[in-house]
Formats: sequence, C-alpha cells, structure tokens
Amino acid sequence: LLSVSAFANGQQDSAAPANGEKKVMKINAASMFDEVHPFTQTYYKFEELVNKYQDEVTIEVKYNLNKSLGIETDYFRFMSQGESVDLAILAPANIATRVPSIAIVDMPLLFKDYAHRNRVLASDLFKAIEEDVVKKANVRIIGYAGGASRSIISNYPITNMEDLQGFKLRVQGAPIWAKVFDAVGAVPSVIAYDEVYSAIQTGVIQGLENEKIGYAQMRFFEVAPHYTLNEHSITVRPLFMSEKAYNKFSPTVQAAIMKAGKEAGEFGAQVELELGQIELDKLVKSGLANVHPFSDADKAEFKARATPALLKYVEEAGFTELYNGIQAI
Ligand code: MAV
Repeated sequence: LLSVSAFANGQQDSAAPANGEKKVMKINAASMFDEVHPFTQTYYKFEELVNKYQDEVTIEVKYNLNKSLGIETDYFRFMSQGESVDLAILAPANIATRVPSIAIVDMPLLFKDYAHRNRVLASDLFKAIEEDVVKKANVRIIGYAGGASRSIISNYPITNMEDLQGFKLRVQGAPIWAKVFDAVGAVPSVIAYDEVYSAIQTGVIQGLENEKIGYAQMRFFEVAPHYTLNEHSITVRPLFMSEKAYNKFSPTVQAAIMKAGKEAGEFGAQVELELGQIELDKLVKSGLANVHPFSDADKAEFKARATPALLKYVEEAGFTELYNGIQAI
C-alpha cells in the first residue's frame, strides 16, 4: 500500500526504503554550460548540502549539461509544467513574461556594486517577488547565484560612448534590456542565447552583453573578440526548483532544500567572480580576446542616458516603492 500511494503521488523515481535504508529521490538539473561553470558548481554544492542538512532521504541530482535539455527559456517552461527539469539557475529575464515583477531583480544599473547586491539579497525586499513566482509560475526560488558583472562584447573595439552609437547587439527578452540599450544609442534586438554566435557570424548583429564566463564558455570571442569593461549590470541568478518537485518532499526535507539552496547560491556567486576573471585572462593571454576599459566619465554618461528609461519602466510597472527600497539599502 505504501509504495502504491507513493506512486500515485508521482514519486515513481524514488526507490522504496528497504530495511531502514534511505529512500532515494532523484531530481533533474539543467544547464547550458559544462561541469566547471559556476551554475553547475552551484548544483553540485546543493546536492552535497541538501544531503548533509537532512537524513530522511538521499537526494540524487542528475546533471543535464551543455544544452542537452535546451536553453534557460526551455528550463523555465519545463519546470513550470513540472516536466523534465526540477532544478535550474535562470536569468530573471527568461521568466519575465510570466512574472513581470522579477525583471527588476536583475535590471541594468540596479546595484551600485557587488556589496550592494549582497545587501539587497540579504534583506527581505524580494520576498513578494519570491511569492509571486510560486503563484504565477509554479517554480520556487531556493537561492541566488550570479553576482558577476555584464559588459559589452563586440566584433569591433568599443572604448567609449561614441563607439556604442548604432552598435547592433543582442539583448535578453525582458523589455527593460532593449529599452536601456536603445536609450544609450545602441540598436538592440532580442535573440535566443544559443543563436547569438551565428547571428554575429552572419552579421545580423555586432555583439551582445554578457558575463566573462559566458563569453568564454559560449566561445563568443571567436566572432566578437572585444570585451569592454563598462559593467552595466551585476547579475542575480535565482536557483529555482519546480514546485512539483519541491512538493514531493516532507517539511523537514523542504527546510533542508531552502538552507542548501541559499548556501549553494552564495558559493556559486563566489566561484563565478573568480572563474570569470581567470577565463577572461586566459583568452587575453592567448591573444583570443581584447579587453577594453570604459572610463568613469563614459560610465556616467551611460547611466545618465539610461536612467530616464529605467525610471519610466519602474514607474509603469508599479515597482517604484521596491526600487526606492533597493536604492536606500
Ligand atoms: C549568461 O550566460 C547567463 O547570465 C545566463 O543566465 C543568461 O541566460 C545568458 O547569459 C543570456 O544572456 O541569455
């Protein structure tokens, strides 16, 4: 009877406990990257910690890496439907169509610096968004990875605001990204992440904006050998679990999932900071990429031109209070 009811609850994957042995519960994690990428290392850390923080079940994570299950937009769809993917780190922009409020979490120019980002994440300012995500999209934020900066990547050198004028670049799907790049004089278009490389190659666009680690792992340097340190955003990459998977666990295990998720996310952010720089340095050393500075004056001009668009968006989307709370912290 026990195993029949376990089956009826959708726990087909879990082996029945025999003679006091722990039940094995399998979950599927997905990433567009390889085993050294910080997102993958976040999953490894999660698996280690979640089994340390509870002893009711053994959680076994299956790693579907290197786009074997598609890209982050696919993972979101799968998790939301409770199919194929149970655990994934996603850029907030990927889910903004279903949960518009999440776009603010990762908006360009939102954070003053890395410490500010961490203060915001340590506060409960994103609590309402976390609840919104469960309600509207059937996925649960269990931690936050990311923490790297995004900068401009191009097939010609960009060293100042003037070079940026007319720059055709790919941006993420949440509308705020196009609005900001439009405001600074570039020409943004929304393109799926796995189509960016060939879009640059064929001249549809001249570049994109991305983290150092994405630049290296997606091999964008082959078609766009210029990385400009304008650092227009510091990322927040929520670690999501599908609500369907989460609900399979007892409250004790769920508490361990939340604790492990939080710590794994913090670990992943640390890894990303270090690894991104290492990978970019390697590319520069081997002559595969050129890094360009962007002066403080140019950063200030970027910000001045982008800010009215950002504020307009914040107001229209009804996030003024949240935005002010973030800026005040
Ligand atoms: C980077 O690879 C990551 O931030 C990832 O989460 C995003 O989806 C991707 O960029 C992107 O720009 O789509």
